[in-house]
Amino acid sequence: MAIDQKFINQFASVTSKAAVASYKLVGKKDKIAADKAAVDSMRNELNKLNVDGKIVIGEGELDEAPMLYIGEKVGTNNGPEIDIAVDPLEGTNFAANNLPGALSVIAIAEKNNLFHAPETYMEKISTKVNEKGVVDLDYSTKENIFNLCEYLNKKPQSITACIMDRPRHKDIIDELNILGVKIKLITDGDVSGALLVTDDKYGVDIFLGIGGGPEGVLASAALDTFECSFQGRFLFHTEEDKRRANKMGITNLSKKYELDEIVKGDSIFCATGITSGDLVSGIITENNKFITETLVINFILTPNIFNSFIISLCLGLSITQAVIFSGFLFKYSDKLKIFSLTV
Ligand code: VTB
Repeated sequence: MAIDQKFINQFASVTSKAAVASYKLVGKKDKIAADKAAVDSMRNELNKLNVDGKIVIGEGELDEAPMLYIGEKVGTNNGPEIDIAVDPLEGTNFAANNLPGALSVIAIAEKNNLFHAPETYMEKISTKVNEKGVVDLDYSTKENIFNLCEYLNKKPQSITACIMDRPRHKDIIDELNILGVKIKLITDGDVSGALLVTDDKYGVDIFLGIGGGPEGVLASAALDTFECSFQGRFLFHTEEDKRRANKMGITNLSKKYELDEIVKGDSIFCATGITSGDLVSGIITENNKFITETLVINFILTPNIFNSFIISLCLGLSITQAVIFSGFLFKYSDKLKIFSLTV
């Protein structure tokens, strides 16, 4: 089964409305209020949709989040079963302080196709290179940069690495400096950070470091569409973290996840800009209306992969060639759209 394309507009509208709700609190120095406005709106709008939805990445677990908590059911219950990952306000500091980069984000996939992640940190790495073994969470920073340089035929001085400005990244940043790599330091917002490898126009070759696990899953839902790589490894520091992970069915706590283990099948990713950032423009007001811009990334599995395989064989291709050919179609996706909505 595939996700009906009509949901693209509906989910873009959900993030647009959440973005507008939060926009009204931009620059008011109150990140909790800005977040709450986005959460309230998003929950309200999700509950109007004809889906049988389950929040798998949300505002926390039931005991800490009254709304959009992990496991919460949303929608009218009259429609397809889907998994939903939300970050109603990604970049609460950005919104509170009227800084660039605040987004309202959602990702959906069919039931059991999106990773159910606890609220912990995640070690992440994403690059514009989709070749196994070039970069890896298990390699040192130096190895990753050297491999990437060799693959891209560039010198470290021509490579740009994006990383969050955090004391925990001191060693990585020091190493990048020694190697002469250009660094794009971001203060928050590592969903967008990870996505900057998707297009040369952003000028980022590699994103790395430790950020939120939920943000890692959201970024994966978008990265899945591109010829990029992503790996993530959850970090469970406390006994409570470990207990929660076990409760969610994660037994191997140090497992390194590849993209296809985090998101499977069709997916829709929507990110509406609240304040302008690298990925999308922020909200504009005109005659008491709000004009929003939403980046929509839609991964569609071609429904007839089996047919393509058979046709390839009939055309005289070898089994290996047929697998490669149908695999190519399988990866086909309707990548990127920018939606403009008036709310
Ligand atoms: C990130 C980032 C968020 O939190 O995941 C980060 O995407 C992780 O937590 O925008 P720390 O701030 O503790 O490093 C944010 O920066 C804020 O929610």
